[in-house]
Amino acid sequence: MMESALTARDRVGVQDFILLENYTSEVAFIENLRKRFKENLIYTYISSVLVSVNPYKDLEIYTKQHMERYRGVNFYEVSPHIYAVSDNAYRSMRTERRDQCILISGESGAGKTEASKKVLQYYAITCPASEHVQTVKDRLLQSNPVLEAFGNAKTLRNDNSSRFGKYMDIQFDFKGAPVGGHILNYLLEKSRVVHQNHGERNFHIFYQLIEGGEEDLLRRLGLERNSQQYQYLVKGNCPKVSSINDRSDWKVVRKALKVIGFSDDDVEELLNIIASVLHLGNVQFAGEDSGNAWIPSETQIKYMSRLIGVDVAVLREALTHKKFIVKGEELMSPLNQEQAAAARDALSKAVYGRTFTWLVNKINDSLAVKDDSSKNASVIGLLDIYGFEVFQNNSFEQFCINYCNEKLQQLFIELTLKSEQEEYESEGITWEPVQYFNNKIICDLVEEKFKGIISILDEECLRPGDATDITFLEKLEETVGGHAHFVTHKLADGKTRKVMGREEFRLLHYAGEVNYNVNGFLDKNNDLLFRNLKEVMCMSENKILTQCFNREELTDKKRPETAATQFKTSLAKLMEILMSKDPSYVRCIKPNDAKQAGRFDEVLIRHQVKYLGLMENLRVRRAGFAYRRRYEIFLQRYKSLCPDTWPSWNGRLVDGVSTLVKHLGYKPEEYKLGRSKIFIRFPKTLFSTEDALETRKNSIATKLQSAWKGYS
Ligand code: AOV
Ligand code: MG
Repeated sequence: MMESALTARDRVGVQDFILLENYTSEVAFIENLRKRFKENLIYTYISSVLVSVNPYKDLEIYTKQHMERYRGVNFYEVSPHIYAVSDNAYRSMRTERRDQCILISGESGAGKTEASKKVLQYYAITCPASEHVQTVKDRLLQSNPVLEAFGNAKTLRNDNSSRFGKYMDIQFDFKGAPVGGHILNYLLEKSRVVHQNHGERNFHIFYQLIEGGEEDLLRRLGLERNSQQYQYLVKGNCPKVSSINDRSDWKVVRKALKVIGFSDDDVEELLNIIASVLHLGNVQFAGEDSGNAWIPSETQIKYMSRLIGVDVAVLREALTHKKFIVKGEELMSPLNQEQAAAARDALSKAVYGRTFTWLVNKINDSLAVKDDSSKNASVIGLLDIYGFEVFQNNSFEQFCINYCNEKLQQLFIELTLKSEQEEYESEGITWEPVQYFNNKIICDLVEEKFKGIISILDEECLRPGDATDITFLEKLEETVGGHAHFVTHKLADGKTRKVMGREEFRLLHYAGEVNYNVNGFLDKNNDLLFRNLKEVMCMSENKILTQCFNREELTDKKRPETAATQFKTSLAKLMEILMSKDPSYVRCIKPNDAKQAGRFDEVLIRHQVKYLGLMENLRVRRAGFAYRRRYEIFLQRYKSLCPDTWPSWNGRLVDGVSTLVKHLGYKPEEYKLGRSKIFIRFPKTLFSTEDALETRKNSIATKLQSAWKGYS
């Protein structure tokens, strides 16, 4: 028996929250998510915003057939899907000739990276292609495994956590074929190279190389097939992850590098660097009586010297001394054990970080548009950043990552409200504002000139003398101590808040409270590498390193910008890029903290629904009218329900729609006709129209069936 439209809705919920009867109720909202999640319907709209709940299992909804189903089809005619968003952006780009961007947000592990890959796959498979375009498509797709190998790692939140931010432009020619791409990367979490928290890993590439590397390759690199031999890989005590197969991933990455156009030489040089970092991590320092550091076993630096082509003696000296220039004269001052270890780690971070940037540039070269005639065609931008994250211990990296998420939330607020307002205005409909939490106050707290946290941090970094992480914290207390979103252990009456450490400050982020430990903030923000270590790297014969370290940097007297300020500037640029494009939103939700399929943790989900502002988003859309559709689309969908508009309407569109809705019995207070769209106030009006359409389709199907039976 055919299920009636109404019972189907009861079972699987509504596919657009706009259609929820009780749209102000958070309970109803979550119930709808739950119903759909249970049925493996992970996608639901809030109008054009796609809400996605991570299923933590492979669903059969990403096949080529599925892609075909969404191609060129209107958003509302098929069930919600990331492909619908992709297709919609693509068609808007084609028909309106406007650049688009797809902004994917949500906390760590919510499914952003997976979503961005689905979008890319959709374009690679469905867009037109020529022979040259096929290469571009392959390269676009293959850039993912490479960047993930070098830029993703297992964290406690996500087994494949993005440790860098990524914005990718996909460039299309006038025929709508992808002809190139460009990636901007944001602040890689370099500290992971030298340290991982318990239960976490270093970047995937290290384990892939050790597990998957061929025997002779490992021999040449001087590596053992046991990751736990390497100091940089033992800190998290987590060599293996059940969801990851390092050995097969290694093969995927090797193949991907080839597709992107890496020569055998490039790959060799790249792996020499990766192996050198592992050797460097194993360099131990001993202290003389005087406290000066020295290297008791030189096996590692010998390997390193061979792999990246620098002299052992030079390397030895550079790792144990610091160079000063006094009155034009060079002086070497010995480091103690602790300082030498810090210098070693700083070198590893710099080498890895710069190699990562080199990798992105190399991929960009390979994706660059070759044909000049396509240069000015349209673009779809795809943003996949690291999601909001809270750990037991949060440091400078979490501070930057969470600040980045604040900025993205700010953009969402501005753009969704702004575009809504503009739509009501342009259609001549009165607008009723909705109250919402604006997180601008938190963005300002972090980034404001002179009195924001970053400014204060920079000030401490630049201040000569006795600046430490603790003096930074004290400055913060002095400057932003009274801020509503900033807390430390100090209470206003001079007493202390016991639940907070003395080295911590807490930010009340839009997505939750996070305690940051200031330990290491100054060093990480300064991100300095001793001059002589830079010099050594400039001497390297490794072709990648010679591009990563250049001599000009050594003579440059200007102090480089701090890490946080660079990040702030690049984020501001990113916001400008995004503002210049038409946005589509994907809001990802993480269903549970156990990374398990089928578990719908209500408390966790409610929290995300709240901070993502989904209820406000819905309310804004419903403030005036629940549903709006362009005349031609509305007419096309429902014209069969009225004899005057079926099979086609020849007059003005607005008159056709007017005739149709009058025939359907819409009351004047239920709808409004704008300049190009019909606005419908209540969902139930639309429900009855949808039901009528369903009944008509069913009755046609039944008639056809009985006719067929009679015939056979
Ligand atoms: P994230 O990008 O949002 O976190 P991911 O996209 O890496 O999260 O998703 C985390 C994991 O969830 C993936 O490795 C998959 O196992 C699973 N997953 C996500 N989306 C889907 C899907 N549509 N279908 C099946 N499994 C999925 V972070 O990068 O940590 O912020 O920084
Ligand atoms: Mg990710």
